[in-house]
Amino acid sequence: MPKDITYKFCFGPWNLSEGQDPYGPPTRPVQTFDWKLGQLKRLGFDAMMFHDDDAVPDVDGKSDAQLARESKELRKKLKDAGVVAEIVAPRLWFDPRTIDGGYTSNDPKCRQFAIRRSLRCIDIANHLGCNLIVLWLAREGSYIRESKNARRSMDYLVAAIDKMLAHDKRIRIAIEPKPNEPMDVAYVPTIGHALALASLTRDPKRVGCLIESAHALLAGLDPADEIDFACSFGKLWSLHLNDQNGLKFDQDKPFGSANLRVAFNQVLALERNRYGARGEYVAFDVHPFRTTKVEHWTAHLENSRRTFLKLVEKARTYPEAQANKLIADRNYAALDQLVLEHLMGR
Ligand code: XLS
Ligand code: MG
Repeated sequence: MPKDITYKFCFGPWNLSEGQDPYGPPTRPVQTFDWKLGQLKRLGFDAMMFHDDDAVPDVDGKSDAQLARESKELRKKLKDAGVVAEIVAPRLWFDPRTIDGGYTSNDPKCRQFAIRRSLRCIDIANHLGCNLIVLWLAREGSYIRESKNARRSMDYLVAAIDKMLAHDKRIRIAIEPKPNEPMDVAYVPTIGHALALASLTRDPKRVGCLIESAHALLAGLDPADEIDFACSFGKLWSLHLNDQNGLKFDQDKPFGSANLRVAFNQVLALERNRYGARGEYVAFDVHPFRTTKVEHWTAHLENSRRTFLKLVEKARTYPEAQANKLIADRNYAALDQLVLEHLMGR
């Protein structure tokens, strides 16, 4: 195992959420962006992730000049805090015009809105000095299978990505797949789908992916295999580590919380692919439990990083020679136990 990567960490303002769920209101008071940035700095994280409207609230109500001014102010604020913007993502799932999807809406005016909004997201990223755009295709799918044409939807997705690539020759796009929620079925559920879609665009070199552990688990996949698959193509440009207990709602649990061994295998995969060597960040897309008290508000982030770093140690001390002998002998029962005992320690 290489032992030289020093990982850099980040999270987004939404990862300090207030506890609301579909069944109840917030359980913690709303906090300002500055408070969230202060927490990120206090915890010693290196970067922040943004949605376009995390960076410039009410993007759609603002002129291009306002958008430029506000994002440059934010850039200065980040610089003063010694923090960089890792990604910017268009939030295409809140606006009434994205009720039926963004790029794949059945209404052409709504599709145009989604594209226009994405180009403005790229402008914000530029003002922030960031060249990585994340597309979580939240509502690109259907609730009722017959309500949308999946074949045509692929063309719409490619056309939208092509417009973004043409808008700015320096940006790169990382597609973040998820198989369901909020949709019944999503059009881009896995990394294989994301990379296949990338290959249809005008500049596939600039279209890669972002893996979220919970999204892979919801697709019934092992996130470590998704990491190895994406890295085989040189396409893993960002990462949302978290955890998920089975096929339920998107839980965004702390990394390793539900299945330590699955978490360990993700870290092993990151290490063998030298994730981070080209400047990539490890983001924790985790949420505080609804029950979390104000004074414990950042624990899920601190714990995720702590678990990650402990698993890096476990990956770097993994008895590989011993494991290889067992593999050569096809003694997978002993290999299984070796992994468990390594994780449990002495
Ligand atoms: C949802 C996603 C979303 C993206 C950014 O699970 O994590 O927040 O990361 O749009
Ligand atoms: Mg995510």
